[in-house]
Amino acid sequence: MSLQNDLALYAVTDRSWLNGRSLHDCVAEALRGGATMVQLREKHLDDDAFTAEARDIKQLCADYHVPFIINDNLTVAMAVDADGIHVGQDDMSALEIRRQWGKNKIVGVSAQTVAEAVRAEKDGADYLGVGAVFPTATKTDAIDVPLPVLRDITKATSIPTVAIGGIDLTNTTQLKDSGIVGIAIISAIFAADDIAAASAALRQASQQL
Ligand code: TZP
Ligand code: MG
Repeated sequence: MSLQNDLALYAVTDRSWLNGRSLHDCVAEALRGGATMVQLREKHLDDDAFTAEARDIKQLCADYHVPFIINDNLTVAMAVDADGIHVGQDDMSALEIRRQWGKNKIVGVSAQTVAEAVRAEKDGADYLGVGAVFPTATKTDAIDVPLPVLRDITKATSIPTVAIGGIDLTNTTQLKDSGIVGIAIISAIFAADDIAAASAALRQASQQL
């Protein structure tokens, strides 16, 4: 599969939405429903715990032939030989990641402006995550990215872009014609009672973009 196809439904984890369920089971359900890429996003685990969990989720993703991405921790990403890493604007640059980790890994960068997006592409990013495109309760410090800016970013860059932030079944149609290749989602997947069903519906919605 091409990276563009892999980005159709990008499931990003956040254990605060799991409501007592295990991360392993929730990611398995997301994959069963049709998630095409998984990002393990842990903000509060130390490297040892993060690495142990990453090994487990990596195997799960491999079973589904879905790329497995680590959020913002190159030590963990390298330790488990993840398929890639995703970094924000305040994290290590794509350039530095390439230097330390090599050419064949997927590097994703969050961007909120055209300038940040163009810089990330120049630095060697493989894809962009742009948002928050809608209000979100998941990331309280998220910066709003209006839809015209999302469109400007996809026009100004040639690497694939996913939108993130507050995306659910009620608003995906608003993302039509924005130039994105897919949607990155936390709560509309991981807070759902039926995670597999939610993923399947969102995958379908992504296919209509
Ligand atoms: N970056 C920008 S918005 C956001 C991140 C990580 C949170 C997305 O979560 P949700 O629940 O899909 O709105
Ligand atoms: Mg970060």
